Amino acid sequence: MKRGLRLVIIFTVMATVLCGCSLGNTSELLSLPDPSPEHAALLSAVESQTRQGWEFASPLNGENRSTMQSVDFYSDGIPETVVFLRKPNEMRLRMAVYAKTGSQGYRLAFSVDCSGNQFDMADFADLNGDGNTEIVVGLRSGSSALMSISVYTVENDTVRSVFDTSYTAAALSDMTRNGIKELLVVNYADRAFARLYSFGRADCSAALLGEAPLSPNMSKPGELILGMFNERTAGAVVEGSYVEHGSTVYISDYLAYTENGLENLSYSEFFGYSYTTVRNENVVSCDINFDSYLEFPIVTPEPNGGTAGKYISWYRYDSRGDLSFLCASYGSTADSWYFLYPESWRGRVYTRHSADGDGGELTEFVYDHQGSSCVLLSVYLYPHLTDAEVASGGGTRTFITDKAGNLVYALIGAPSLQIPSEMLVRSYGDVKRSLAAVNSYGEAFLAAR
Ligand SMILES: [Ca+2]
Ligand SMILES: [Ca+2]
Ligand SMILES: [Ca+2]
Repeated sequence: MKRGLRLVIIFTVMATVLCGCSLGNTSELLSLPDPSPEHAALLSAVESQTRQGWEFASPLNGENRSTMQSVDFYSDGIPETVVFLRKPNEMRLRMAVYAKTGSQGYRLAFSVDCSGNQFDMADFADLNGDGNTEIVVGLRSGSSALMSISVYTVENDTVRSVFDTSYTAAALSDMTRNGIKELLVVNYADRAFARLYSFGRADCSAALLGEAPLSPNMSKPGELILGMFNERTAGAVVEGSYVEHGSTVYISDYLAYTENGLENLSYSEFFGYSYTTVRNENVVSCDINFDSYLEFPIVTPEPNGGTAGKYISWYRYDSRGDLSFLCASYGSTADSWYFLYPESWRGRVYTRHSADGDGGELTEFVYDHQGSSCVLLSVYLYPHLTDAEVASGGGTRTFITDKAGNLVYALIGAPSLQIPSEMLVRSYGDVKRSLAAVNSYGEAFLAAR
């Protein structure tokens, strides 16, 4: 088949985008600056703890996983440093908070002691709008799957516990859209539910804003994805999975705060779970088209002849809570790339997979027309090319890679025969606008913005 159109993606554009993505990783931003006299002073202040048998710990989950984290507790522009410590044999955990004294010194301002053998997660935000930062910390005890989460408020270096409950997963998010974050707690302990809490301005006491049911009986529950569902609705997606007849089934619950309180938009009272979200592919909600709103995947078989079995339709909840179709794509985070189908391809184009002779994988997008199978677009995935090989361009192909050189794509378009013009990829720009790669943090990014 004659290759009529070559599709080119500019390598330098990709490298720039990747830099931006890796900088967006919050846990790296929260880690302390380079070794300096100041850092040495902090370490020597912490030594009084380590001499007493405390060892450094770090939260296992969430965005804040550094052993030491900078937090500006009093909104005065001078951050304190939170140090996570534990005594594993005594089931004791401690957050020691150090304040700056003078130009380079540190003093222990306050500490929070709790019981448990691991920090599950930690987060910091002003939850009651008084300008002082609250501490949210999740704790694991022993091998128990059930964990506890606590909220502490801090004033004049005095810590007060204001809330605690058991939980499976939790996040801080402004679900009510009033500029102040709430605490969303997901719990699969005896029954599956989510609760949203706000904290009072005067005394920081917790108030339950609502409770919503979740799909029950998940064997791996609880990954939370936060984001806007539309211009008015801040949402949270609870991803879970279970094994049925030897294969993994994925399910999502779409939570939003509405005039009814916390609501599970996808939950069916009749079925007792979110049956419309059930799928066999590990594809999760994401902002598939980069317009800053979350889309939700529904996976269906490909049309005639497809072997990949993945045809992902992406839907969105509008501000009334109704689902509407947005676009369709091939691929997923598991494949490390997406391709958004042109509208004319939807339901008509399918994929073929094969090994490329050079050790890569070839995905062809195929359209059957007048008894012939026409390849509209080919995407090559080369897992292990070096930067040097990429720079050389491999002759007739153009490659895309991440900085580590372990995700590499090449594109060659090959429309031919007399197929309807609406089925042709018009330019390589069309492909760039529709092709997204997924980096090692699991974040998708477009080949061109
Ligand atoms: Ca506060
Ligand atoms: Ca709020
Ligand atoms: Ca979107």
